[in-house]
Amino acid sequence: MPLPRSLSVTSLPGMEDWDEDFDLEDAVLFEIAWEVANKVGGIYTVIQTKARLTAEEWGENYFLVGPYVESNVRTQVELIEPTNPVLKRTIDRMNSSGCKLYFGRWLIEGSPYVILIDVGFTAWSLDSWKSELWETCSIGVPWFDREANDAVLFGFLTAWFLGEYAAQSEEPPHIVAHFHEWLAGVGIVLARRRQLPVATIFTTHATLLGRYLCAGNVDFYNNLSEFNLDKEAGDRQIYHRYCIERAAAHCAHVFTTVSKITAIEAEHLLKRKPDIITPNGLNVKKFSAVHEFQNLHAMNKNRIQEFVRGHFYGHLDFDLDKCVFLFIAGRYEFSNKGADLFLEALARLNYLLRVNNSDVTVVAFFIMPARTNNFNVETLKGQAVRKQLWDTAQTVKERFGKKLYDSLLVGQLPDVAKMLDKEDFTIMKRAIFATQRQSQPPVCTHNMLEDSGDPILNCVRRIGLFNSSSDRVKIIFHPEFLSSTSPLLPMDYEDFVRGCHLGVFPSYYEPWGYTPAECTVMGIPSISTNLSGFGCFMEEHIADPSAYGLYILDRRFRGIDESCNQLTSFLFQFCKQSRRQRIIQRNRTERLSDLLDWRYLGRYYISARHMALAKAFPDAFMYETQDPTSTSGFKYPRPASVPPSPSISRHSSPHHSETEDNDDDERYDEDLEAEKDRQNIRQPYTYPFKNKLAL
Ligand code: G6P
Ligand code: 1S3
Repeated sequence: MPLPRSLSVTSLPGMEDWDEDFDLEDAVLFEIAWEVANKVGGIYTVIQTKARLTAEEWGENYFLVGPYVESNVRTQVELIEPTNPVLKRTIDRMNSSGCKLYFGRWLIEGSPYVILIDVGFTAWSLDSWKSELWETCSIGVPWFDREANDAVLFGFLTAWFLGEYAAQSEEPPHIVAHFHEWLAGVGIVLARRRQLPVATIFTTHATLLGRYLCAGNVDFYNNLSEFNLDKEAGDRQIYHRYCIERAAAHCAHVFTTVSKITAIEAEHLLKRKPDIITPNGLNVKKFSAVHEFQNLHAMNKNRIQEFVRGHFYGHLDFDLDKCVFLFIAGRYEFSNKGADLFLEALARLNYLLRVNNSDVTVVAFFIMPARTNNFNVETLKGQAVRKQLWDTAQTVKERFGKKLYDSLLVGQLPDVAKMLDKEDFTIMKRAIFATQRQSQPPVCTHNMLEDSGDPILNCVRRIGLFNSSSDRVKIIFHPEFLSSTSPLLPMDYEDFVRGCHLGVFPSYYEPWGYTPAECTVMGIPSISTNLSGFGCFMEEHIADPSAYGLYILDRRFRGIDESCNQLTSFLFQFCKQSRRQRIIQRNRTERLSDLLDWRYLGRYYISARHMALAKAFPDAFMYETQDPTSTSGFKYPRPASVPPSPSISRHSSPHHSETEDNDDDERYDEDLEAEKDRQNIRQPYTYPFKNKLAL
């Protein structure tokens, strides 16, 4: 019997602690997902951000497999001829048998190879493949579910591809096929059914039933073991999808999910406990100037302030410098993403700020795409009025400058009283008249197609937050993802996040939750919950998350009203912070970014692959582990300096006073403390399991 081999991961940056020596030479990794080069949701982010690290590890033997979508290919993929002879034979054979597979490089960091399958081209096989799925696996897919039909085509084609690749290889290959989410799940079921020589991994990023049940009026987490799963799936007309998902979870050699909370959910709803938890990471960019992210915050905040100036023209009776920008963003699942709770808390915050005579104004942005019919006139007009005011100021400034210059040229100091003449005043008065408006600044920036049934707008109507002057909390609902080419708010999402003060994500259903993670790596504090994978992960790894600007809301053990009060209190405390405290807090938040870097979190994926190889090819690979479902083993200490929350903090530098709040030069006084924190934090990351493919 040949000796089991080991794989080398020690050459990867950040992997220095790994002493294993694995040989991946003849192994090949296919990562299969509907969101490869095809942005639908969070899985795209997982694959796209992880690609560089995985490509570094697997080199020429790493291939992503996804659907061919022409518009995506045109903008994201460079089509080339495959260099790997086995792969070339595989693609050629399939293409000569009535399929259409493309090969190329995905133009993202790491430039991974992609194999893109045109499922529409093989649609003629749909009926026979559905029959086969029914006869061999008892999974019946109805004709009307287009997504499920695509899943069947994609599944049969990927299984065909894997089988063909194995058949074309001269030596028995060691193939790892990592499938993401139920849409790719049919491929696993077929790979096992056909006994292909492939080590399979299935990662679920959410369960179908979990998402549906949570969106309804169900006390999900207290009844996880009680649901009649078949009935619940049938009632929601997703029984066939559910069957694909559950079959994929059971057929995979290794089953993983993105967080502990989703692992519990999967155990109950899919009836298999995940073998490994694979938390989602990010490709963390480090700036050479340590405080660059603070400068970026200030720069992008200015751009948001410009938008606010336009949006609230004629009602700018609040101090923009004392304005706090909050936001929620993501897929428009009103209650799953916690937009309901956020609105309710904003209403309570409005009350608190008013009764406490606070001079802070909160502008809360809702960035959630809904069906619209473009921007509304009032919103566009706001930006036009702002632009006109700006142009007027420039014109008057130029005229003023010319008079000043003329006066200096003749050696005289200008007569200030004559610097502005009648015409200047006329121009300015006309501009001011244009800022008069009868209506309140709009809540929504677009014309909604389903205005009367829209959950955010209906909630705003109920709580009465209509952007009136007396409101200390203003609401702006932007029902479209942001883009730098927008005529209204021309900013990319990343820049927008950087310019805000706090991301608010009080989700009820959130297997991971990239939004607060993205905030963290940009040094922007956020609120998440102990029902989100991210929130639980951070709670587990950080001794005092709120000191680092990560507020974790308890939605698990409290009733909705109590959670809402807790959220209100987080928001109110945040509004009470001085500028200096916010700056300190942002520094701390940013320090956590290492924890979310794929360089660290990628190890769980590595571990899943090793485990799958060992299960599929036990003669060649061996895997030893303690508890692979654990992501614990490391805890960030409480910051060396005091927490920034005004309710509990002392001033963190002895000579600080509130009057210094605007003195930015003071802001890095705590650099020494920060360095102390940093030293604490940069302890080696220890891993809970020993991933050993032993000799
Ligand atoms: C960053 C910038 C400072 C700016 C501050 C505003 O730290 O470097 O120049 O004053 O942001 O912070 P704030 O929380 O008030 O937006
Ligand atoms: C899912 O996308 P979602 O927003 O529908 O997958 C994401 C990536 O794993 C995850 O971050 C998110 O919580 C899930 O819900």
